Amino acid sequence: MREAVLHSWSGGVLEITLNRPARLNAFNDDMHAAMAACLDMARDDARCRAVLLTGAGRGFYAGQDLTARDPAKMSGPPDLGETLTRLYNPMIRRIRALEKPVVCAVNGVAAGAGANLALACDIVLAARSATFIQSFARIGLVPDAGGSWMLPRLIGEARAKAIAMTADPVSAQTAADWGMIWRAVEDAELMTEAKALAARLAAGPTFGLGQMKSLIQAAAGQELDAHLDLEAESQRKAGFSADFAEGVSAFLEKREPKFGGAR
Ligand code: T3D
Repeated sequence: MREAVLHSWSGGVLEITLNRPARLNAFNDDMHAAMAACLDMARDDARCRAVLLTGAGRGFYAGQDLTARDPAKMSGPPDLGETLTRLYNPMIRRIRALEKPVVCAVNGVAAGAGANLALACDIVLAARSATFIQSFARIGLVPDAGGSWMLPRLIGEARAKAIAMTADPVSAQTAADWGMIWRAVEDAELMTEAKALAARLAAGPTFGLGQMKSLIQAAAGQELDAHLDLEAESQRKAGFSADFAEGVSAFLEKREPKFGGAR
């Protein structure tokens, strides 16, 4: 049987590819298990200094596999709160808690939880032909996988409500113009650019980048006063890292730094 989530290494980059192209990489339970294993590998394997996530085929990820929610084949309505709690929420939490950069290369349509998985990543590049669809309204659901939290913060309440309630597709360029993603790039250049970005991040000061990610994420829930204390604490830890010493030495010696990534 074809593996539904592939992983491979390119230097310090763990590349994860959603691989159910005939269903636009819609997730079933097996994919959740495989994705969780990949994300745990990213956390635990010291080789990993950045993650690159993408999809196989013409889609990025079309959300939950709806064939598993066919009312004609079920004895009653499913408890979607249970599946979110057991499967989707842990996936989003794993990505947000990973103290390493996660680059997402959105190669095609990203719908439902697929759109919101992309938005949970740290830097999102999308092929110009890709679209983001909050498709939940089409099937009577609400944005999940963190979407109702992330969207108003990224693009404001007005746009968030409009794209959630209409389920209209948002083009990659509009997503970039609105600040929903980092950049839209030519289709043919997507993977080259995404791989170069992930490799660059993997050669960076991994501990500091992880602290940066945590700080920026924490900012949404904090007052400035408390956040200043958190920044000072993170900077204390970063200042103790070998990468800080290397960065300053490299600057003073007028050479490129060679970051090891360790704490
Ligand atoms: O546990 C829970 O259920 C709660 C969690 C929910 C999270 C969610 O993500 S809910 C939202 C689920 N996703 C959707 O509602 C999106 C459904 N898909 C679409 O609306 C469209 O496929 C797209 C807009 C994404 C793409 O349209 P298009 O025209 O480019 O492609 P297509 O022809 O619709 O799809 C191609 C094939 O993929 C097709 O199969 P076929 O006819 O060639 O055999 C289609 O059925 C299949 N496919 C696409 N999305 C899904 C899917 N099969 C199962 N589940 C899907 N989500």
